[in-house]
Amino acid sequence: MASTAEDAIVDGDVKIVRTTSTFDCGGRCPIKLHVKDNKILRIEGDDLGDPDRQLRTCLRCRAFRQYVHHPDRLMHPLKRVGEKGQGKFERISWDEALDTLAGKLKSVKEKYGNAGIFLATGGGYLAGLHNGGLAATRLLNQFGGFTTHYGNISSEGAVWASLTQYGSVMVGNSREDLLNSKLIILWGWDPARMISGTNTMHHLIKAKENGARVIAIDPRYHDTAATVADEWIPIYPSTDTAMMVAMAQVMIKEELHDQAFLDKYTVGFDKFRAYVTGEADGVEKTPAWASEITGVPAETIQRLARLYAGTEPAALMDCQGPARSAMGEQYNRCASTLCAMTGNVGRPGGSAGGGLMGIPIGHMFRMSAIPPGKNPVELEGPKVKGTLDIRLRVAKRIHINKIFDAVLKGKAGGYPADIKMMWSMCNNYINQTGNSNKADRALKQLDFLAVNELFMTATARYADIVLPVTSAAERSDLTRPWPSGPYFTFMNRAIEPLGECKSDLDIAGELAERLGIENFNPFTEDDILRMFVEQNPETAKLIPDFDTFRKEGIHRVDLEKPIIAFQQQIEDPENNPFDTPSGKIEIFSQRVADLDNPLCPPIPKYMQVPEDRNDKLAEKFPLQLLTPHPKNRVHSELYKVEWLREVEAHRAWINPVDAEARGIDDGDDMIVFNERGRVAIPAWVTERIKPGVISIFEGTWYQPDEEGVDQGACANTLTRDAYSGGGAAVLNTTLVQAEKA
Ligand SMILES: Nc1nc2c(c(=O)[nH]1)N[C@H]1C(S)=C(S)[C@@H](COP(=O)(O)OP(=O)(O)OC[C@H]3O[C@@H](n4cnc5c(=O)[nH]c(N)nc54)[C@H](O)[C@@H]3O)O[C@H]1N2
Ligand SMILES: Nc1nc2c(c(=O)[nH]1)N[C@H]1C(S)=C(S)[C@@H](COP(=O)(O)OP(=O)(O)OC[C@H]3O[C@@H](n4cnc5c(=O)[nH]c(N)nc54)[C@H](O)[C@@H]3O)O[C@H]1N2
Ligand SMILES: [Mo]
Repeated sequence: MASTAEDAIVDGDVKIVRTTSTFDCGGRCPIKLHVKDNKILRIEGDDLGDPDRQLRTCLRCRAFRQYVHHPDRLMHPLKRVGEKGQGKFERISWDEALDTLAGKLKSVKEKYGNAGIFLATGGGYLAGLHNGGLAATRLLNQFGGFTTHYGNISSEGAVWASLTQYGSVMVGNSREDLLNSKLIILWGWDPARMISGTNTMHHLIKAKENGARVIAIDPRYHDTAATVADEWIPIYPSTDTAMMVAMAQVMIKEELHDQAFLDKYTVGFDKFRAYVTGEADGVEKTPAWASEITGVPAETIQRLARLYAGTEPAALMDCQGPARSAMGEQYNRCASTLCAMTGNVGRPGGSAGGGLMGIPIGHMFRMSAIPPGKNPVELEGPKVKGTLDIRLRVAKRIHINKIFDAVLKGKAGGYPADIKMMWSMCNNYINQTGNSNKADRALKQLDFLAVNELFMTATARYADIVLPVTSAAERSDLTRPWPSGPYFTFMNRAIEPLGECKSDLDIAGELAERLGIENFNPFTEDDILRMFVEQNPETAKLIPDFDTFRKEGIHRVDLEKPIIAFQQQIEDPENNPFDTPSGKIEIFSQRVADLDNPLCPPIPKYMQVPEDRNDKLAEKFPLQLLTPHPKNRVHSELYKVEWLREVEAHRAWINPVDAEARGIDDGDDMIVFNERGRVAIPAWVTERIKPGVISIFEGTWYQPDEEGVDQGACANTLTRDAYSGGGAAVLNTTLVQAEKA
């Protein structure tokens, strides 16, 4: 039954607090916390308003109490007393911790200059105010600057592709628009697990009930496929672009594509066509050609091309998993090209591709009250905003998947700085970037590391100083799902900070005093939150009443009809050009051609890449490793929560064909390895994965034993710290071998 927010206090001394979590899973589940004596007793889900618009709380938010009150939460500042990585620490006072960090910042600045200070931020907490990265950025900017990372480890390929093709990253339709689709292709997309905005699955199931045909193209028969798909097409990893190109070939040959749409809204289709037909290079990209590469039968490719071109409207939903690979951006660019060839861009029930799925509505709350400011270390040198040239972008910064390589090699290795100290927050990068064993060597070599954290993570174990941070229950904030709402959530503080925990904002404030920075933050939490909503014109327009928003913990934006990315550009192109140099969808990009980088072709193309299945290295390491996101964690966060561990044991998916060839039975302990590392993990022998492919969910904590075998079975012990021409981290293009332990 629907109720209202009036029931603010019930049962005498039990307080009901409405909030959300801010985990980096893209969803935002509204939760109702029952609180007594500074303890969360239990949790309920959304119960406000129309039940059909309520947002169903996921398993991770259901475990919010176990996370906040976990016995392993860090409660006091710590200093390291053992070896780096060993995990031996001693309790110290806040004064000692902050004096040590402030002293180190000053001495590095004095001896080596500000560029020697490295700030590592991350997506661990995604809200407007207590976003640790923002407060520390403001602090270090005022302190004279710092070196940092460029690009995101997550979706850089998709970002690059969307900027190239559309000049915008807001390429998604609001999810209820799936109900307008007749055909939905889940191309490397598994929202039952990775969410893509709370209630995406709800709409997908409704679309299915509505009669939409659903096809999943993925090396794994994933949970979404098992729930809604009519057909599963298994494909070899990092080969999707070849299949898409062959679908284009079928459409061109059989004249199934929408030439009028291409003429009106795009540039460069002729060049793409010349590549597809072989006019440009003598190789016709037929389904038979693609079948060799992808492992998908030619008939299937042909049938899907005809079905997609012949079903109106149809939504091709590409995402980021296949894009987190050695030619990742080509997959997203090619998906967008197919969307244009079928006239589905900007059209209800269609899709624009591009992999990001953010809908063009409003903004993340900006930290306007205490802005981060400019980084003096970056003021000189190339202006990088908006450029597609990854080489320019990394000129002043370090690519996120190269942080630890830069620690090891510094300027001598071509990086912009010699890193003398690192301050890290909202991330667990030894675990979450490529090649954890290299990161281990780097962090052992690094002179000083301070980490703001809630838990003693794999990364925090290397810290000299660990600063304990409050959880989302211990402070107020504002957030929204990854731009896929459309709704905003207010996070009401439920409990006082546990132990001696402080927020990242307060930590930065107290450091500011020690660094002689005045007036770092003159505002209270309440002032700032109100300013965010009322003074940001975009949110002020969308959220009419701050107090109701705060009380209900959620504001749902009423839409008369679904939001469709680029609808205006398609319906009224004269007045709404695309934000690209040509004003059109760029299937051929002159900006990319000007880069003259062989890894960045100006039209989307399939190319063979290192560590794909045709690499010579496959003789030694014949299995392609996938590292999808776990349903029972958000990356490495929530790893400690027992309830969630019970949901799914950490096992590697391996096909019976590959298991049998290696004498491996279901449940057997295995070693999965390559030249970078070895992990110990049991096998899940299942036909839900294509032969030749093995899958280990990312995010378990890196834990090398004395022989260097990672007993935590962190996926990144096996992956590479490299990036593609467009900046994608190549975490899903990895070759390995497996054997019985
Ligand atoms: N529960 C949970 N949800 C999350 C997260 C989490 O950690 N846990 N993380 C969040 C974050 S930060 C992000 S960026 C998103 C990530 O969302 P995605 O990037 O979409 O998620 P992945 O699990 O990496 O990959 C999605 C699917 O792509 C498939 N795949 C991988 N490589 C290939 C390929 O080469 N070809 C094809 N066709 N398929 C391939 C995988 O098998 C998987 O089923 O998820 C978010 N949601
Ligand atoms: N092999 C492989 N690796 C991957 C991926 C993959 O698909 N495959 N996916 C990549 C993707 S998409 C992403 S986004 C990255 C994520 O990489 P990370 O951002 O490093 O991942 P998390 O594990 O979410 O780490 C967040 C940390 O922030 C901490 N934290 C939470 N709240 C706060 C706070 O308020 N303050 C502070 N100081 N800390 C806080 C949490 O305790 C947690 O340890 O991983 C990437 N790594
Ligand atoms: Mo991500």
